[in-house]
Amino acid sequence: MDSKGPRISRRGVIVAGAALPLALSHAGRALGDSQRVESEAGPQSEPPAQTKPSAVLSITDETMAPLGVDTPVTVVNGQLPGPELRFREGERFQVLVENRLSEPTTVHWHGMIVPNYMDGVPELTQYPIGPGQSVYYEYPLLQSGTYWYHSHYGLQEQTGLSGPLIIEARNEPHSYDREAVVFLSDWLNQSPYKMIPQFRGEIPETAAAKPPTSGAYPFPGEKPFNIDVNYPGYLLNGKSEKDPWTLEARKGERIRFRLINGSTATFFRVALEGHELELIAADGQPVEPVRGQNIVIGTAERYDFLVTLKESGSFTLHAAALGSTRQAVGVVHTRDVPARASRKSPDFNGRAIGSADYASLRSPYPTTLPKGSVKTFDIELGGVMDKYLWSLNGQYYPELFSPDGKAEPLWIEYGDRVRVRMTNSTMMYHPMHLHGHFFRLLRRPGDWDDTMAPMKDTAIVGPGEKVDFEFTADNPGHWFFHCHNLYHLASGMAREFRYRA
Ligand SMILES: [Cu+2]
Repeated sequence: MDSKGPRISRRGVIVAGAALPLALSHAGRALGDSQRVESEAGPQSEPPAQTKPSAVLSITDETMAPLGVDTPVTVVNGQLPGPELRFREGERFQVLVENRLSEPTTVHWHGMIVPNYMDGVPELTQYPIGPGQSVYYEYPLLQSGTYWYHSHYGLQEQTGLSGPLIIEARNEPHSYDREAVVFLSDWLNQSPYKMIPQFRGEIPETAAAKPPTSGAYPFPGEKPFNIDVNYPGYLLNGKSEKDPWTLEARKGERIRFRLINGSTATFFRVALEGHELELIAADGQPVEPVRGQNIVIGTAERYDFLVTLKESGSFTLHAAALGSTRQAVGVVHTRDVPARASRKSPDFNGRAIGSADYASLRSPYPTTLPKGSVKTFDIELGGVMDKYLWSLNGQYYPELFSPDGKAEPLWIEYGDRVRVRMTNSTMMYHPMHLHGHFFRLLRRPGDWDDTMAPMKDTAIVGPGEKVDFEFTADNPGHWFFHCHNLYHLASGMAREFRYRA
């Protein structure tokens, strides 16, 4: 048997308990040279290689109080957010997910180019992981950058089932002294399953269902930003404004921030007091550096940026929630100055970049797709507000709060050049995410000749806007395409790209 080179294990198996995957031998494991020579020369002289996961994510029901109010949570390894998973490009992702909840779960690896059956979408790519069961997720890591993982089952993402996933590049083009992952979340002190019934007028409204009437942070350009859920608070690396996350660094150091919007329904505007930010990657993929004073990041997006600490001091990292009057904060300080968070509303002077200015995102290499037969999909992002139903081309995907929905697959074929033209006819921003592929996000609608269009996996479409993207159909399977606002998704805003066999 030729054991050279990586093989993809076919074990998407669901097994009860944790012991079994550890005991299974791993037929696909590459042997060292000397072992291989021996095994070719004669009978096997050593036990078969064992495999063990490089991380175990154990998911439990607990009670936690990140905003000071006891709330039921679904957390990974008892942590909020879940533990950081960190790999190097070229390694294998080998992670065991243990479900110790009383309900099913699955985990999706957001932005990862995975074999379809590792994608973690219940009913679409795998059976839900039942209580007391575990699933071993394994695939080769063919990319680098800043990603995250989250539950794709029910509303578990809102109750804590998410965390950072970092793949270090084999050839890192930037130099920096320190790295900091900043994971942003929105937090409810009540069951998220009671929000949509409130929006639909089926049960009495709580404060979280009433958006502020004044003083909300707008989208840059003073554009109003509509929200459904008015969260009582926001978290930065799991910490509230009252007990903020802090980072100690040295004066003059260059810090790489890996900013992850791990919220379920929130856009943030992020600034580090007194510092310019240099954006270097969007959704894990490199972009030509662009400088600004603050960054807008939509739900599920990631931006990496560099900052050079100019002087000794304590500097507040603000993450203001658009459409809300509230923010999450963190603090970066030098050793000689105690950490002190400013809870004042930031004024956000200067240039807004990131999702406030997609036109400034430029890939460092041409992203033009190989030739292929062009398949174009015109997709209207729609909704019926009083019924709180959200649609793609008038169809509702069958989800928790749209159980009678029916949505046709979007059929594509291997090798197609797939063009998607989205038109938003609603009053809300929709962060549209495609699984299993990167797409070229056009900086001007209709400009298919834009050779330097950035590669992304999530594209924000503002009220009344048109946004186009295209991708090569090179990863066969059933791939979810949906709004990453969890409440929009849960009420139908999804479709499936399905490869024709
Ligand atoms: Cu949406």
